[in-house]
Amino acid sequence: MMSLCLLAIIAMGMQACIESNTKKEYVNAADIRVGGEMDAELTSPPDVPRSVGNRMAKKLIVNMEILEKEGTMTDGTTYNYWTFGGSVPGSFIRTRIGDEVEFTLSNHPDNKLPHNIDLHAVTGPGGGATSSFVAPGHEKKFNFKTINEGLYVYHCATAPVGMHIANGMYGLILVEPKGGLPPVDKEYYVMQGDFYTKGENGDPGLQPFDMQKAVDEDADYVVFNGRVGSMTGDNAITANVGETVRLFVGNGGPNLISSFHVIGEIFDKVMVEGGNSINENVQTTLIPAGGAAIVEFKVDVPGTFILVDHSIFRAFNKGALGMLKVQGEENKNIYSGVVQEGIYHPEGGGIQEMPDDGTAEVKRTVTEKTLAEKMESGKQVYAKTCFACHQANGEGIPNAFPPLANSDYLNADVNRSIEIVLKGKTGEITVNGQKYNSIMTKQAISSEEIADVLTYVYNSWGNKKTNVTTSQVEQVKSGH
Ligand code: HEC
Ligand SMILES: [Cu+2]
Repeated sequence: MMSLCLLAIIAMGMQACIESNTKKEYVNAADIRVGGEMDAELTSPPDVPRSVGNRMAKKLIVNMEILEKEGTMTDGTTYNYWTFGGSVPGSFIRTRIGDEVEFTLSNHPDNKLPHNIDLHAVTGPGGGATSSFVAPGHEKKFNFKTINEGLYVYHCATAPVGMHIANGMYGLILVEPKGGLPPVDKEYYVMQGDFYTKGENGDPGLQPFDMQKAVDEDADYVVFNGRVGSMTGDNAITANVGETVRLFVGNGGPNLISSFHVIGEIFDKVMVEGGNSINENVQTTLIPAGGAAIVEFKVDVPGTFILVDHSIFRAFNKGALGMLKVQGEENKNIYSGVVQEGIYHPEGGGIQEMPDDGTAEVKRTVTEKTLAEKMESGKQVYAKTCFACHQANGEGIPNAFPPLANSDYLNADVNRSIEIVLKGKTGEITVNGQKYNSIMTKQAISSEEIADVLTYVYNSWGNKKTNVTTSQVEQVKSGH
């Protein structure tokens, strides 16, 4: 076969070589004939339309409506999004190779600006942009044939282009091979974007776009699916143990590239850059601005798996964090959980372990710090240990990490708070009227540090000013 093919190349050029390959039934995707027409199913994230399956190439009708609308960026903060189909990212479009797409772009009469669309799946000037420029209250129609398989970004390309993209005008279009991609159990649509606001991250109210920060690439928010918390808590995407998950991951930018990673999983397969080459056993895949990737993995054990941009401050401080919740049977072979826990004494044993004969108590009362000293030490423990999740001023992250500032839950029961820091916490809790159902791991800090950090938390941010002592922590630890 190989030598035949080579001969063919020499004799007739590449065209003939592909023709002689029995796997492909066509020479050129542009020649694939269509049979009949159908309306495209469009979905907003994290959902994707059904696979093309075995259907033949068709005339595929896509009706996309542009809507400029205010939406939530994070709790208490709103933003004027410009959208394809009402969501950020815009509606997911699923096609197959050889489809003739009839694309109608309508600009809602209530919108203020003209827009257009550049689909990276289009072979033609501007990817359709030059044929789709449309004023509010108008619509434009153009056709294109999908002649390259892959996962492609689409975006608005109306000047100032950066501003239209920064406001959320991007999405994904998939061109499946004949017969569709191999079936999997769960498919989701995830797209990263960076946002630039006049105020800083978390500043309340309607936040206007900041052109200078965008030019400086100084993002206030880096998020999945258009907002902080789009896929955390109750919005988490889900799967069951044993299932294979496929994520269609895009990056709208406008500026930042994404180091896409799922904490606790390894991508069995990555269709690198959304194209045909498959890489296997990948930890983190790079997704360029204006690019995409398809990642697949089987979930083997239950738990919450965190989707992040591994440029990690973006995840914990700017919003690029989502959750995949997996339910099902544990598999201790693959992941054991904690099997043993001991005390580690780098300087030799015995130092921390005072015999409980009363002398220890004496020592403790002598060394108990003043409130000011505890605040100082507690602040450091907080910065080192709690800050990443509960954030700088204890404000937490909506749907992911509950607030410690002004927390009714914290203030209701000191011993319970001690226990949470000692042992960790899972299961649903309600803090200031908001439900959280997530995981706080047990914190590996000493009883004294726990006393200090909780004293610091209780005496900050409007909490009830309790002084937590080391002996109180020890008591909770020993269970009396
Ligand atoms: C890895 C992230 C993470 C870290 C680090 C972390 N927490 Fe938490 N914390 C959580 C999550 C998640 C919850 C909610 C758990 C649930 O839903 O059951 C929580 C809940 C709490 C609560 C009870 C709810 C509330 O808001 O009052 C307290 C108190 C608390 N954490 C204190 C701390 C302190 C003090 C530290 C540092 C010593 C700390 N946490 C470190 C994630 C974290
Ligand atoms: Cu636009």
